[in-house]
Amino acid sequence: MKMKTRIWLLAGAMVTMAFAPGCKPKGAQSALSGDAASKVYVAPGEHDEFYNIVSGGFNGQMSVVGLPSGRVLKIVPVFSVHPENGWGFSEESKPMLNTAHGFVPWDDLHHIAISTTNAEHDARWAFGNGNNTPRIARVDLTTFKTVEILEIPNSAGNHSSPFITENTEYVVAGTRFSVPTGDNRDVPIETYKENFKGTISFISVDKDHGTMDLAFQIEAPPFNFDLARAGKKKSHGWFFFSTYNTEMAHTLLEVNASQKDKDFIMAVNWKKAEQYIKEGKGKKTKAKYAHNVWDENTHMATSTIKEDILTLDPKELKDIIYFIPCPKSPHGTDTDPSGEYIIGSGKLAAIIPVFSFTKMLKAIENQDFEGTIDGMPVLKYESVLHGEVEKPGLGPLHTEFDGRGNAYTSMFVSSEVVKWNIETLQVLDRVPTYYSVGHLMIPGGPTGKPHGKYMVAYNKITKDRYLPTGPELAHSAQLYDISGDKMQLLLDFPTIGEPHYAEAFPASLIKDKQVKFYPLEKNNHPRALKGINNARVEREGNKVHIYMTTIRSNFRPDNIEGVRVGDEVYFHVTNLEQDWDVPHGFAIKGANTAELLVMPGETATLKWVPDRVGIFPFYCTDFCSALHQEMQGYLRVSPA
Ligand code: CUK
Ligand code: CUA
Repeated sequence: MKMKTRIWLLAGAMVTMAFAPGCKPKGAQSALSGDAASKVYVAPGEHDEFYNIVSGGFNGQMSVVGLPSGRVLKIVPVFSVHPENGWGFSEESKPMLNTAHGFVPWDDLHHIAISTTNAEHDARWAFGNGNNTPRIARVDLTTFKTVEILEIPNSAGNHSSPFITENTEYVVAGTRFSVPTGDNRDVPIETYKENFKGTISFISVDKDHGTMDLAFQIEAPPFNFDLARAGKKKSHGWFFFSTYNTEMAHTLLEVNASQKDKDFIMAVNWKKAEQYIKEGKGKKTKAKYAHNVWDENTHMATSTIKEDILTLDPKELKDIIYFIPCPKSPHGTDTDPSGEYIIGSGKLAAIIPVFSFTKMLKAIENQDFEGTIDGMPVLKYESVLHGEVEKPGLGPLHTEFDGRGNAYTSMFVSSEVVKWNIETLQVLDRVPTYYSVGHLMIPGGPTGKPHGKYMVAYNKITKDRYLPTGPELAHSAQLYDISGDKMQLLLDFPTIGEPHYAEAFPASLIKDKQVKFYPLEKNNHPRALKGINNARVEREGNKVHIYMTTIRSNFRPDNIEGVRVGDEVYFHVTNLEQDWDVPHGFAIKGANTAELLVMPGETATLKWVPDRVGIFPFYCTDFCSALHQEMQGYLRVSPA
């Protein structure tokens, strides 16, 4: 209603105010103090205390940032091609970006989930979602490489993912857009309520290898699913999704999806769903999806198109899904470290509701329902409510926890982070963010064991925080010390792409497990070389295979003749180095195929189809030794 309009107008007003010249925000001074500087100072040669894995949003990558320094340690290419290391350019990596619709070399990565055991980070894998062409990726945290991408069928706008259960049994994905299920269909958009479905996917994760498998899907009503969190400890076995557009509008959502006073947190009893699957109650359905896996043995990816799905229908199996009314268009939903409290962040709500898992179970047992949706019970708000946080600020989005009984909620509209006590619901402290914070993150914050020392705000608007760089500014993160009663701003740092969510964990969990190079004797790439002796050129019809080696500081072979216009030329480059941090690059003049970066002991392939005669120099793109500049060669292309 009017409420909504007013809040957004207010949002506009506040944003304008915040940037008015001469209106320097208060609190900026605290960041200038020597005390703050010493808290983020990591001396040269020293390491950061935490790895922070940050989503890149529309750049489709993850970045790795050290905390507390804010230094960028690496960009991990995930869904988008990345010239720095040939991701999506090498023949080996291209299948990773395959989908049921072909090669899609970009996506919009919003959320990170770090693997857990017993609700604590084990940091074996980092999962990330692709929103655009629904996908879930898994990054191995010993190589910081994307090793698996699973496409999600019956989904569009895979926003509500990837969220994991406490032992990483499942990665969960909810669709943002409801869509016709199956391999899409040509139906009138007006038939939304009949033909469109909201689908929740449960993807099992292999305990030892991490390999994902689409275990089952639940056909939910055509709401929009925004975010989710698994229950943990006492609520292990349940999942909680925030929903909006429970009005089921398909046009002008800005107005039509904000009619109702309350939307829902959708509680899903996944243990029950799992049991129904075991009992054979899943319907067999079909829709195509790609499953792409990187093989560390061959250093190659394979892509398989699958189509078999097991679907549960909660209209028939009525004890899987329960709806908890939640004001108003909830964005984040978060569960506290004990698993007892579920927090819904209605972005248009004036309070923050905190629900009790114990009360929810009781309400289900007593059938304390106010109605049903397609036969699925709607619980009474009051019977599940632990309490409401009053006057928290405007536009609550996301909540994290410090493990000391406090919650921290980001306030997008009023541009602040608010600290409050989960039991008493009292607001304890608030700090401004610059500006319009989206997600926030505490290391271990979504787990059963937060490390409540730092909090990072990932802000949507940057404006005057850094030296200006034309119309496009880097997004902005801010690091706060939360170890005391009052939060203290320590550091501003720019991010890579748009950070939505991030997770951080102690560096000690993985820093001694890092792979430094790949042993050559274990390189099972079919075109690998084990030494310089077999470096050669082989023709098979119109295909020319160049078996090439790199070692400081030469390519073998380095003079290549016999290639003709229109040939398919494959450079299979094996890096013979067996030492840490000695990759070699490969690029050839004018080729439309970008470059390779080959890790020590690895083989990578660049394909090029020359379209003209001439001499084409190639060279190493990564400064690798004093004679790096000498690392070069020529390829001659003759007429067809
Ligand atoms: S979303 Cu970005 S601020 Cu995509 Cu998790 Cu909430
Ligand atoms: Cu190899 Cu530069």
